[in-house]
Amino acid sequence: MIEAARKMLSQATRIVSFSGAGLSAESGVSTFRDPQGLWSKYDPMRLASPDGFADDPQTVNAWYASRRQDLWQARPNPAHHALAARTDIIHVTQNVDDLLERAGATDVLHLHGTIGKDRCHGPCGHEEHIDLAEPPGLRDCPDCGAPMRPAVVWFGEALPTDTWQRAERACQECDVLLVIGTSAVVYPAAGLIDVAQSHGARVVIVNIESSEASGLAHIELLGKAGEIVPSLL
Ligand code: BV8
Repeated sequence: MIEAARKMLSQATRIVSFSGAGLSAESGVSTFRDPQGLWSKYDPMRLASPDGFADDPQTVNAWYASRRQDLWQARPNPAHHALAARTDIIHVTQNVDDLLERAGATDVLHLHGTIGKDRCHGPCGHEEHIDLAEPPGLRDCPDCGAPMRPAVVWFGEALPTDTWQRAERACQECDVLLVIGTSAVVYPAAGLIDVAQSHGARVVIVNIESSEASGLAHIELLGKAGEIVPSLL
């Protein structure tokens, strides 16, 4: 199976990688759905939402502060490095971490934003890079006074239009979609797998278990991203 997938990738001219939290799991970054993952201690459906932030901004800020400090300690794993080395591949990720960039990737399409920045919760668009080692507390936007919040896409919020359109077009045009470490339950991001497949792409999935996308896979490789992805690329 790995040989067949490697052959498929070597013959492809347009490859898109589509990754989720499982890509960063071996770097020590919590995933969303496994038992000890982010969902266990907190309910991210609640906290990763405008309502959750309005109801309890302190807890939301504390949750992101702890995730930011975990990310500060994390290092890219072999899967990040293998993907980053392939400058011919378009990298689309649901992840808000910067581990692909730390492995040298450029122009990563972050569908759900990035945890390394804060932005104004209001309409003014003010953004600030934050120090992952010493994440900021609650504070207001210096430009308009609305609260500052992580520059991620919360549940119920729209994805960044330009990023979404670039990712959608890449999935419509690719020969192979390499899906890595996602449960494929969050939309509209997970819908990109069907977009690729319905436009004729071959879908290769790397995951430690089956997922909502398994039915769309031409090849599904069960195992750790950090072990399989380098052998594929
Ligand atoms: C929106 C950022 C509308 C925040 C996140 C249909 C269409 C459109 C929307 C919806 C829809 N149905 C429902 C919705 C609403 C909602 C949604 O999808 N809900 C789900 C839960 C049912 N979607 C939204 O709200 C989206 N917005 O639709 O807006 C709109 C339009 C216009 C105007 C206004 C509004 C926004 C969704 C984005 C939410 N933000 N993150 C933050 O991080 O704090 S989502 C969050 O979960 C992550 O970013 C990630 O993207 C997502 C999914 O998680 P995964 O990455 O898949 O991680 P998970 O833990 O689930 O899985 C890990 C996988 O890895 C597992 O399969 C595991 O087996 C595997 N694994 C583990 N270890 C390894 C491994 N694999 C390999 N190797 C390993 N070592």
